[in-house]
Amino acid sequence: MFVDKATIVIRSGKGGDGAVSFRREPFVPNGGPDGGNGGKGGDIVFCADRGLRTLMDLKYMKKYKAPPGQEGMSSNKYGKGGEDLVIRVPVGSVIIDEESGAFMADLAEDGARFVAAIGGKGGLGNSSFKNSVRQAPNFAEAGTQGQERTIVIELKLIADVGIIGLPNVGKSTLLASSTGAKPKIANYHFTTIAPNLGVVELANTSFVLADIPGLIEGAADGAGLGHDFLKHVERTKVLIHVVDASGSEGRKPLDDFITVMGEIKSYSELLAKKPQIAALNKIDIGTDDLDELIGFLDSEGIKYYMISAATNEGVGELMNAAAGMLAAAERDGGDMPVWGDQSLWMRVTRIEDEPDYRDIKIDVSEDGAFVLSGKQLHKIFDSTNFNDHGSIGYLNKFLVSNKIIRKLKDRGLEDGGTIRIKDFDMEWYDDE
Ligand SMILES: Nc1nc2c(ncn2[C@@H]2O[C@H](COP(=O)(O)OP(=O)(O)OP(=O)(O)O)[C@@H](O)[C@H]2O)c(=O)[nH]1
Ligand SMILES: [Mg+2]
Repeated sequence: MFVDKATIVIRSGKGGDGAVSFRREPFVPNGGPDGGNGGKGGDIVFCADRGLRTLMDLKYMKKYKAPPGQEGMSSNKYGKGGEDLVIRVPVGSVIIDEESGAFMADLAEDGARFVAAIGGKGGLGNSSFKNSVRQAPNFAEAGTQGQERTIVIELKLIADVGIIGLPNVGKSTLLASSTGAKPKIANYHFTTIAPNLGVVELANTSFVLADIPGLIEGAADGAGLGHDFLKHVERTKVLIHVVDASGSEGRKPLDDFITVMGEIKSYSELLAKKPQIAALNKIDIGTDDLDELIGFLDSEGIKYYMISAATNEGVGELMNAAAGMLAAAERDGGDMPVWGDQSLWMRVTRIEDEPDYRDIKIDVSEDGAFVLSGKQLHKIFDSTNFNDHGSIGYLNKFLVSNKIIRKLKDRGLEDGGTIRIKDFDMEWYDDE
């Protein structure tokens, strides 16, 4: 299996901080709070795009960062949300979280989308904290951080164009001369026993080319390497049919061509109808009488190219023609889903819903600090604005109401002791 693979780092945008602001109106000495909420940070979204075929672009650019949400403003104005960053990948890309190895999404259809990192939430402005008791809250919530992840994208290459033909006609040689693939090439029949794939890079497009093992008469009935490799041909959209034009094995080129067509047809009518180009190979060692074959191809409306896979003569023209035919085949490719169709969106697996979400773990570090951790705690901690008394008060209340402070005291917390959350140290002073 030929797999294209790229590793990138993504980071969604931070949520904008809520604003602390008070109305200032003439003749009104103490205007009420009017700090607006911060905007949501941008998401990182993967989108499958059938215009792409390889992960080439992702190999050049490794880091992707979505913009943050805007901060809230006075007069209760909301901060604008950060725009989502859309990373386009070929159809068939599989998205994997590198750290856990978890499979996140399989973007199997054109237009399928997947949110791989959600933007941070915007913080509430101080006007949201006003209540009957607290008329003038002088704090606001900070926006939460974006998510950072290392993502592996894997793409199982599916051949767009298949090379067919009898054994030993030069199929593997053609693959090798037009792509970076290095298939085994030898002067005997059935050198290739499993399809090889390579990427053909042209001036403004690329496609995946497969070298299909040689066909012999009876293949469709299971003779020789039979059905297995016919299955691979089935997926391709265009066929390049290689014929030994030099007659080096003493067969007539037209007979070869008809034999292969017959095999394909008896396997599947659909397959036989695929657009096809003939490649008359080995012209460097002379050409047999080709009039019959050329007459037949003309009457069937099959384009042909005279090539030498060994010297590369005519190979560029052949591949350009294959690319053109492929583009035409895709244009007529039937109904494709509309880009942005919501039913194709995949959801992020929500990690927050795990049962231990509320648990708070207490550890004591080597330097004697009490280290607190827990998902809900970290979330609250992330949205704490440490420049603001009211916001710190929230965190404090959370710890007290969860009896954490009581537990810490039981374990020896005294005034001046250190409580650590993430990398942040706080000194504890009892104000009761
Ligand atoms: N002179 C000449 N020899 C060629 C050319 N293309 C292929 N050959 C030779 O033909 C032989 C068979 O080539 P392969 O590319 O292995 O043929 P294949 O169709 O992949 O054969 P199987 O995998 O056995 O079905 C090798 O010895 C090649 O060097 C060509 O354009 N000119
Ligand atoms: Mg071969």
